[in-house]
Amino acid sequence: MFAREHIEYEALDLPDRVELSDEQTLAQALAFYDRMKRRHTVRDYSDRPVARSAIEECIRAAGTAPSGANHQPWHFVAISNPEMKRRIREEAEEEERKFYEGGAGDEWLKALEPIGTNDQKPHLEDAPWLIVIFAQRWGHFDDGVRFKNYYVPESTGIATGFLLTALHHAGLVSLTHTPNPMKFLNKLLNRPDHEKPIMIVAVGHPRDDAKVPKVAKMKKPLDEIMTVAE
Ligand code: IYR
Repeated sequence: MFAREHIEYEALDLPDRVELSDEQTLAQALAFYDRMKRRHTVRDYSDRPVARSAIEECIRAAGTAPSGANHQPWHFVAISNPEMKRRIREEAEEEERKFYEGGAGDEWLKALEPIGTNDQKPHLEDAPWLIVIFAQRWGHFDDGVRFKNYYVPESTGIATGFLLTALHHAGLVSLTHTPNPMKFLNKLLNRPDHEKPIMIVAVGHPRDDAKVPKVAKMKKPLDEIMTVAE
């Protein structure tokens, strides 16, 4: 997409301008908060499938995220293939075993107690889709010459946030999973070495008996997360 001779500044009139009254703005902000507070990280997936087209549109939405120099330093691999999901689960559980057997350290394991996680990751097979997000340390011009990407963790973090929001908006549930190290994903998914896997997102519909940890509902109040300089 990036041709080397084509990178110069050109201004466009702001497209898609939104004109809301102050009351409408507040109402929209409230409505969005009301929607977002109903997003839950879910580990228990039903066998109800999710159409590939829905996953594609959510990833397309993630791809609209802002990024350093608009380089869009991300790649999403969407996996529904049962054998591939099985292999990812197998390798992730191997890393997690080491983590939960002490690799994490006592303080980290204590912090995870209320979340109720362990080294068993059945959701990596039960969820109809896994989306693996890769961060690209550099990109390539159309002629193959490579260029450096900037603010890669920030950019991919924002895009992942967009993805989680898009999935929720589409009525799907998700789970962010970060086995450590994750380099095995490059090999399994055939991604180049300069790409760093940053997260596996399991996606699907919740099982009838799906549970969430009670502590996950405890969100810090606004006065704790916000300071105003007015
Ligand atoms: N990756 C491990 C451990 C884990 C770490 C954090 I921080 C969490 O919020 C949840 C889990 C796992 O997925 O079990």
